Amino acid sequence: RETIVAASRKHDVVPLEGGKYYTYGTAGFRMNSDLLDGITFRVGLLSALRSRKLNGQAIGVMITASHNPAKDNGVKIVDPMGDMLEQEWEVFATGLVNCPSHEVLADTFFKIAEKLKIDLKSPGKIVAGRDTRPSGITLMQSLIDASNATNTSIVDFKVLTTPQLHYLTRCINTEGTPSSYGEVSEVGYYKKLNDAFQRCLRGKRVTGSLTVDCANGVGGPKLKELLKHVDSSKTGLDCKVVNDDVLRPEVLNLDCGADYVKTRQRAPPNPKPQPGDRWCSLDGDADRLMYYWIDPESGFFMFDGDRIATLAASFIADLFRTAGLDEDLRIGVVQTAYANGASTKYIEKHLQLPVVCTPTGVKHLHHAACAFDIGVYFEANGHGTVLFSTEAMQTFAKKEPQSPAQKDALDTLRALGDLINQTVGDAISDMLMVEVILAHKGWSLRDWAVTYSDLPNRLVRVEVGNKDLFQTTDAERKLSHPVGIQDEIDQCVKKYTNARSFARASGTENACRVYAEAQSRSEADELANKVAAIVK
Ligand code: 16G
Ligand code: ZN
Repeated sequence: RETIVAASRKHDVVPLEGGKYYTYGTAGFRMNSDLLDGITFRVGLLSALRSRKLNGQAIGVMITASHNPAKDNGVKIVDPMGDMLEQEWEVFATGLVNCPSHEVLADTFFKIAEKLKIDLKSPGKIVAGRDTRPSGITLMQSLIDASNATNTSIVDFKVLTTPQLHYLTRCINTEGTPSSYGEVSEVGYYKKLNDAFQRCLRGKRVTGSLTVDCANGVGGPKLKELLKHVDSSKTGLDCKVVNDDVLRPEVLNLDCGADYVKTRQRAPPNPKPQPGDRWCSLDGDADRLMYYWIDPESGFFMFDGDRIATLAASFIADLFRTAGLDEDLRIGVVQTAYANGASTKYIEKHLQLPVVCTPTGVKHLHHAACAFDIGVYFEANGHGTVLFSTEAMQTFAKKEPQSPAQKDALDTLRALGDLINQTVGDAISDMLMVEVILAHKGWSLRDWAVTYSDLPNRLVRVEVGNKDLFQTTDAERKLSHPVGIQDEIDQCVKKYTNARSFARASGTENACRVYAEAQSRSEADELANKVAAIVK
């Protein structure tokens, strides 16, 4: 207890004004980095407990604020298999972080251990990484101090993308077992991706060049590392890396990156894509991906998470048919209410695959995707992945092919399962997946663009007094509270063609978000404004 109190004294938590408290949200704790020292220390304490609760398995801690401005940072816990912290533990995180003193903190630490029957003398382990933000260096020290104070071993992997930390966490915990996920090193990650990429291509070649905007974040140096392992003479992959300045912190996510492209619905101004070019953008910690191109006739066209999901689902469904697996295994797609209605219709009607809608936040989508043998999940913002169940992977390996075409399909499916990050959405891995699929289909971006037409849509941010009054049901598609508001929204939506609209409280800001889509641009805009007025 004395050790924890003494260590904690070096890492104060700044109390919030007006009785407010810090909460562990969808992105962990994320805020101005000046406030994070004590919070990160306490997240370290919780990770020490969680590791011991799970028999000494390593717990991951990632220090990042993703697409937020450079002055922010954040800290997030990763469970042993590389997925997000189990929801029941979020309250312990919130509890520890809001303890009013170092003494109460130590007491709470021991109380949690007692309540959960955690043997504090058993070994515990943390694996940690951080993005390129300068504040990450001192925050890593807060984490190390917490692990020392609790006799927990810590492996500091230094600068990593978020998905790399998820990968390494799973690798450490499966090392030497039959379900080993890969070599426990950054190089192991590159080797696994490159090997799977080549196997997926099966002699096909990527055509044309791809420019990757790295948001001036950690994705830049890491992508360049990966490219050293890729034999472009064999694969045809011709990547140009831009916005990869990680030496000037202030340019991180500034006028570039996946979040900029998605929310502004335009390409980064610098460098400027030329008509016909194939581009994609990563976000600040390389877990989101946006593709786009400048159509020589109609201009900027974006392939967001919905487009990537439909591309992946259609490719995998084709492989299933060729491999004769469509009767045995179930493919499903998971989306949120933000998915464009046209993409949902395309998946259900054209691809004939089931779609599940969940609340916003990766943990919800990931969980729902696990219910399928192959679960494709993407948020419209570009975060997503494709989960292959153990049973599916075993089936690909075991099934006796009846023809060379079947063998080919089964081998491609296995390789895809290795290429696509199974722990979390990974922009670099997703990008290679997109390149593989385009190469197999022999598609240009125009071919991909014409698969369906998005319904015009509008997203509005509405300042409200207290966002917590807004509670939703039906995967955030309806408001249950304040009572009566949903009826008003329904009446409004009825007046428009092919329209849909919903309002929800943001999980990351003190505001509500209103989404609307309709047959025409003007209808979508008008509907969004009317619903925003109802919410206000
Ligand atoms: C978080 C979520 C992201 C979601 C976003 C919505 C994770 C790792 N991140 O960043 O998936 O799209 O929140 O933000 O789950 P909002 O609640 O403010 O609309
Ligand atoms: Zn991110």
